[in-house]
Amino acid sequence: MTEPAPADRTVFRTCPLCEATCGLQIEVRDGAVKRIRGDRDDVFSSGFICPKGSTLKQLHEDPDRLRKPVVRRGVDHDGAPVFAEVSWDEAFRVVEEKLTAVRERHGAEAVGVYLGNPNVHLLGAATHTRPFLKALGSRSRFSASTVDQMPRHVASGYLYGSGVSMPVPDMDRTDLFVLLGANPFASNGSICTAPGFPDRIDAVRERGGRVVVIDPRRSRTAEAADLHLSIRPGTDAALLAAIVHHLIGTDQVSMGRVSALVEGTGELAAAVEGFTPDWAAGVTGIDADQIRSLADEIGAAKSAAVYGRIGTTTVEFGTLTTWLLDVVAILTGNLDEPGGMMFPRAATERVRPSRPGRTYRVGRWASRVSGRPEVQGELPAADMPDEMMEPGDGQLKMMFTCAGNPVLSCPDGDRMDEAFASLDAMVSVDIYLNETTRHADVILPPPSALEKSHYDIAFYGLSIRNISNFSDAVFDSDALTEEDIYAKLTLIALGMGAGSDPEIVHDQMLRELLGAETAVEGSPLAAREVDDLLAQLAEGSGSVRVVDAMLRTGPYGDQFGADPDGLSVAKLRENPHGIDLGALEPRIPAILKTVGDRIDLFAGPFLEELARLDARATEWAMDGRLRLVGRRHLRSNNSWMHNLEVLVKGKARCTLQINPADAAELGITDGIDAIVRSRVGQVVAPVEVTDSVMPGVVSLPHGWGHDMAGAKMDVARRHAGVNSNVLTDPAVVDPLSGTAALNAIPVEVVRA
Ligand SMILES: Nc1nc2c(c(=O)[nH]1)N[C@H]1C(S)=C(S)[C@@H](COP(=O)(O)OP(=O)(O)OC[C@H]3O[C@@H](n4cnc5c(=O)[nH]c(N)nc54)[C@H](O)[C@@H]3O)O[C@H]1N2
Ligand SMILES: Nc1nc2c(c(=O)[nH]1)N[C@H]1C(S)=C(S)[C@@H](COP(=O)(O)OP(=O)(O)OC[C@H]3O[C@@H](n4cnc5c(=O)[nH]c(N)nc54)[C@H](O)[C@@H]3O)O[C@H]1N2
Ligand code: SF4
Ligand SMILES: [Mo]
Repeated sequence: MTEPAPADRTVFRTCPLCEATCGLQIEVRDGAVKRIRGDRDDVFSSGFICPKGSTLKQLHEDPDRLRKPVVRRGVDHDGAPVFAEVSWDEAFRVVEEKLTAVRERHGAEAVGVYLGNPNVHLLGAATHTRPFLKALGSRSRFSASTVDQMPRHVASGYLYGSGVSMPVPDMDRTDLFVLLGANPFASNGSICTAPGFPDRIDAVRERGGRVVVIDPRRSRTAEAADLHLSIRPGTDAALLAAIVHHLIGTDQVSMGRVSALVEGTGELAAAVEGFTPDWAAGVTGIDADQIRSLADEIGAAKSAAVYGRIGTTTVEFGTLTTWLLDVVAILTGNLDEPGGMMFPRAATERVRPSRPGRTYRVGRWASRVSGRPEVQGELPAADMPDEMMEPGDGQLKMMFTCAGNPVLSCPDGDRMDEAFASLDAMVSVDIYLNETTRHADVILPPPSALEKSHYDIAFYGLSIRNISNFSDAVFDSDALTEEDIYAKLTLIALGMGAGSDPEIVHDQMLRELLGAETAVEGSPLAAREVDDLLAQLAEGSGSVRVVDAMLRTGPYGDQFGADPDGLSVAKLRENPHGIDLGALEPRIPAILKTVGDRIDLFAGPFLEELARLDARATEWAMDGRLRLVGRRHLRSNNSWMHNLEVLVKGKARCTLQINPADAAELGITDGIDAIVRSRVGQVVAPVEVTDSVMPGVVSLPHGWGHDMAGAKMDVARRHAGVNSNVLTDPAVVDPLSGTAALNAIPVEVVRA
């Protein structure tokens, strides 16, 4: 046996694949990755890694991953699109030609954008999609937010005055951790950055705390909890309203420090009058005594973190549910307190004197066809097919999809697919030729994760400790990085020509950012010269310099020398395992951006939503239909990591789970194929009979359906599965946030 060859170098970097921000230790030999392990010295993840983390190697090496831009050159004899590799220059020239033609004929509003999930994980996109969107000047912006967390933004907007002030569970210090519609044992957590989430849940129990999981499925998280309550899909708002009812009715309201700022508690008592635990029992399927005892437990706990995720946001009452979660925290003195729900303070946060409080607004414009309101500058992803296919003024004729695969991830998959096929022009910024990008005229592929620098601008703002960690690229690449691609697209959209230098955009962004800082009276940078600050920035790509500027002017920054111990990219480069900035600290009232720094419980239309809930809930309880929910698997990542053999091998995972009682009634047995039908579509999937789903509920994971003509993902094609979103009804959205109801979809199931 030969000794394994030693590594040439070992580097440390943060995994960009999910929200957990795990530290990786990467051994490199002969210009290739030899091995990837968890970084035991990482200040946050302490060595934790999931099976996806090490696949950055396989992703980097995947022969199907695009290395060069491709341009569509017609279709083959089977009707599948044919693409040819071209130079970056030529690719951008084609983009310019297409964009110019569509804008000249149909105007700027005929061009739309979908920003997919990885944009929040990719540094170049996090910094540089903004100037691109601005340059496009179209209100037809869509993103993964409206198939995900938009209710969280809207609830925060109304309560705290800013859609991005989102409280996270302070789980390392809590006495009671209640999780609704979240399965961090598979997802590793969301809107709650906590590497090693499963270990942290175990730790709550080890130190004598309690963990409760509310989910229609007995998920792995539910198995690890002290208590699992099965709930009928889509009904968490009813459960939470009853908890609020019980807390108020039994005098268990104790708001603590924030009480002087809260308005609307009198109205609240009246509003939840009818939402008794007995009523909620009929809606949710959870016993009334059980609801009362859960409410008592939350009321009595020294600290409690009541946290909701996908199962609470991607439902018809997503915003109401999210608001009720915060109401529970407020009433029990758990908002902004250790062990409760707290607001992180990211190192890239802007600390300029904040603007005066404002009333949170949505609906500044609306979807052309559905009339649904704009929220956080976006329209509902569920509206994309109509916007592309319904003729008339403002019809979308061209789309940019940026790190997104809406054909698989957004509602009404079949029509979504048709809609993208119907466009006059389409450009994708993506690393694969997949179900969505096969419709593009041009695909612009940034390099692999290991070939770009990384900093989690988004997730350190949602993290259970304040952390800062920067990673340089592991390998060099000839490909344009995300920031250069978006800078080029910005210049094209501004009419400055496909040949323009992306540095123009980077320079402009940095000047704006630093200019704003130097303009603040009393700031340590007041009266400094922008050119002087620019010259001091860290070396690196456009995004690295933007991050350096943000860090240095941020709440822990070195203020360009004024605070020599403060943060900068240089300092983080000296600390490759990250810097721990400490546990979360109370931030109210400073964080409030509302008028008069108040927390008005009824700043949004929540009274109306409660009334709507009352009306709808009875319908649900009565109709007796099966409800479809999703689920995630540790070895998947939405729609795009199924081309890595190491992750997809083994038992097929895209199965329809059904409870034995329902299976018996429908004459369905384990392993056969079943037809699942909703109002908008149908799929055929293999059945898995299991009591891990409650009676009345079936479950299908999303992100599968990789058998479409023209996609070039050979491994994924062999493990195709079916697209669960063919079943998702675009007509059902949470009206306050435009978020699609991906869960609780009424379906019929029959033998195939
Ligand atoms: N039924 C159902 N549907 C769901 C969900 C559900 O729970 N149930 N979940 C929803 C949620 S929470 C989300 S966030 C969405 C996600 O859905 P999308 O926003 O569509 O994102 P992904 O499916 O993750 O697809 C990511 C895309 O980015 C590309 N990509 C990967 N890495 C890179 C990179 O480095 N650069 C670039 N430019 N591209 C890259 C991939 O090839 C892929 O095309 O799906 C939603 N859809
Ligand atoms: N391995 C892996 N990790 C991921 C992803 C992935 O695809 N794979 N995706 C990433 C993304 S983009 C996100 S947003 C996060 C999501 O992170 P999580 O929210 O933790 O996602 P899920 O694992 O889908 O857990 C949602 C749970 O809600 C339950 N549920 C469904 N409907 C209801 C309901 O009406 N009420 C209640 N109480 N529960 C319900 C489902 O059974 C499921 O167990 O995960 C991220 N991490
Ligand atoms: S949990 Fe998330 S961040 Fe950690 S290794 Fe897995 S995919 Fe990467
Ligand atoms: Mo997501």
